[in-house]
Amino acid sequence: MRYSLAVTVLALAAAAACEGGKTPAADTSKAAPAPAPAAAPAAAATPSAAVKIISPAEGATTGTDVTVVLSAEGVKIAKADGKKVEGIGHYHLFLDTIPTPEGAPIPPTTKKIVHIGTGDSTYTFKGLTPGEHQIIAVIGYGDHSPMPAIRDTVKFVVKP
Ligand SMILES: [Cu+2]
Repeated sequence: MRYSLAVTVLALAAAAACEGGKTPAADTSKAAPAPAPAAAPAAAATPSAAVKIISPAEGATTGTDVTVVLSAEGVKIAKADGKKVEGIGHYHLFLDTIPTPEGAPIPPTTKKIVHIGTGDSTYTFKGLTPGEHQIIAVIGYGDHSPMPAIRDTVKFVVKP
């Protein structure tokens, strides 16, 4: 058996003049992904409790001291005792601030976040700046975690 191997070597130096390696893909800024989709629909469970802001009224004009009066349904308003007991809670007010979402603890009281931990249903903001303000009322358990209860929002205008 004879094998004739015809080996053809085409040694062609294909002069691929790749000098310097200039790659135009010098991407310095990573493209940020698009913003997150809109908020998820409301929780499946229907809240059994609700808070209402009785005063100030929506669109009211007030002085620089504003007393907020609240009422609640489907929940017993009590002094904050650090415990999470279904059906028992206290009021929280968020002044010109987005409220804490359910599942996260409400931060300690500041000028803009108020725990009415005494079990009262009124609170007075003092020395508000003139202009438009917004208060959102949220019921939280005794451990200051938000209750899955209906919240209430009111907008009002402080006159100097
Ligand atoms: Cu609280």
